Amino acid sequence: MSSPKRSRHGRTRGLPALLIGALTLALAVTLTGGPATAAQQDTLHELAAAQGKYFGSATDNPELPDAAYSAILGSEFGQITPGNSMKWDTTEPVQGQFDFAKGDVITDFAAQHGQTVRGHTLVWHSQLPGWVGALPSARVEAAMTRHVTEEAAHYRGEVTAWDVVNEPFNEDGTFRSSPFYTAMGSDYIATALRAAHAADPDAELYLNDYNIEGLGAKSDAMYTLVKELLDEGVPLDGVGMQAHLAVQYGFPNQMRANMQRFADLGLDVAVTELDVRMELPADAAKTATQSSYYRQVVETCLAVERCIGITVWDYTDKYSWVPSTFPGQGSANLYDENLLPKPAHSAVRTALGGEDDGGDGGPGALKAQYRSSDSATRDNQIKPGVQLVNTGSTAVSLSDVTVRYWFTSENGASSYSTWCDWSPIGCSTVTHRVATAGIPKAGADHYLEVGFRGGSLAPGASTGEIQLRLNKTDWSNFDESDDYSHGSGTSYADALKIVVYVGGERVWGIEP
Ligand code: G2I
Repeated sequence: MSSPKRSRHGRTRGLPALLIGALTLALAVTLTGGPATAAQQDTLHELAAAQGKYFGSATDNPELPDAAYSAILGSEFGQITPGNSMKWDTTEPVQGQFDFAKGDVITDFAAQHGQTVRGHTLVWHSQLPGWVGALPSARVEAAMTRHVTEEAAHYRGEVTAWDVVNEPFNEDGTFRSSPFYTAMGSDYIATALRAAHAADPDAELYLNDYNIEGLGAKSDAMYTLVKELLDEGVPLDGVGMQAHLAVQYGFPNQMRANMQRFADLGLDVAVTELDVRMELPADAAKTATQSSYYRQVVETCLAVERCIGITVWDYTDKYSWVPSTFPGQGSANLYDENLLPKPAHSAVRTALGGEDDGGDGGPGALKAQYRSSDSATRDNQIKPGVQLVNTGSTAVSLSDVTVRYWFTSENGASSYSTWCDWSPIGCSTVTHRVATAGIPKAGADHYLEVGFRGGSLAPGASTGEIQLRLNKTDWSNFDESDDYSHGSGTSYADALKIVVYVGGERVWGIEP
């Protein structure tokens, strides 16, 4: 039953996105001649899609108002999983009272960004409202069936795959105790799968667990279970391997052989919650091990045809579940707390066949700070104040550095005058021009690009403020309020919407 459905995951933004990517590159090179190359590489999902897989991330409702975060979530990933908002305590907190508002925010985000959604999760012993555990055993099956039916039906057509049952096993391969197991024995799993299939016959149905990535007692138990379910004709499409790995525990034992044995049963396999935590502080050795684990997971999925994709359990350390669950551990994700890619990100990129993105800190570590020198957002000039700070341990040659401030032109002339009004490093060393965005984005059809004729920024040093100004040559007004890089702060603060490149590689900030 799985094969015909595989195209639902295979039908990604892959090929068109690749073509668009190539077009973007061509336009950027011809129109701006700027350092666009590294900045416009294929996304992780595009790279995965070119290999017939998806690359996704977990997310959570409180994170979405973080614009810099959701910009990456919406562009870099082709699939999302709600970290909490489709769980039972959220969707049926009181028996019979269903609330899908938070989950709907996730499916809406996915629809707006051309992403698929893995539904997580229908039946789980955790994050279960108290009323379920308080039910007499004789009433648990009906409550479970109703919950599965209502939720799967609600998300029919919006969720491509469901973690129908999550974490059914103990580490030794015995069934985990839960109100469901107590009431129905292991039959609850088949019952839940049948109910989910009846409610949404097109969704791919998964059993999902952790510590089943390698060969071992727990994955043996999962293997035995799914084989029995398939023999009994129970609707089941795949096995989700969460892959919450840790540097200090080693890489899973024979992950490829383990994945392959599930695939050989005719099931899809997905890596559903990948992260690689470590004991803090991070150091070079742990970071290298982490990169290697991420790389090996990607290589394993690529090597197993029925491995249909990889989901990271959120992409940034900023929103990781790890530090609160494992005190003293962290740094588990692909991007750091400032949303900048880490070495593991480069490892994933290159494993997916992409070019290294310099996420190892490569060319130099700079950050941009910004203030608005201009309280008038609807007049005929834009006045950004920008300064660069070297956050690394080696000097950065400023002639390799460019900075972009994105804005919208509104109506009027398409030519601009740009000015450096003052800077302690001397305006004569600062270059500036306006360029047209290769592909216009919301709040960003043009950008002011700043460069330097020379000079060097020592570790810890700042350029000091660079007072910039631009106008259209017909002096028509702007509306800065919706400009991507515009902020209202009047003192200098770190600004992720001012993007900094060294030698054409993005080292700071989030592009529109
Ligand atoms: O624990 C990591 C994952 C293991 N596999 C199943 C996943 O569903 C699980 O996700 C995590 C979420 O990422 C956390 O965000 O599940 C945790 C709960 O088991 C989630 O943590 C909970 C906190 O414990 C609550 O205090 C908090 O109210 O998140 C809730 C919502 O923010």
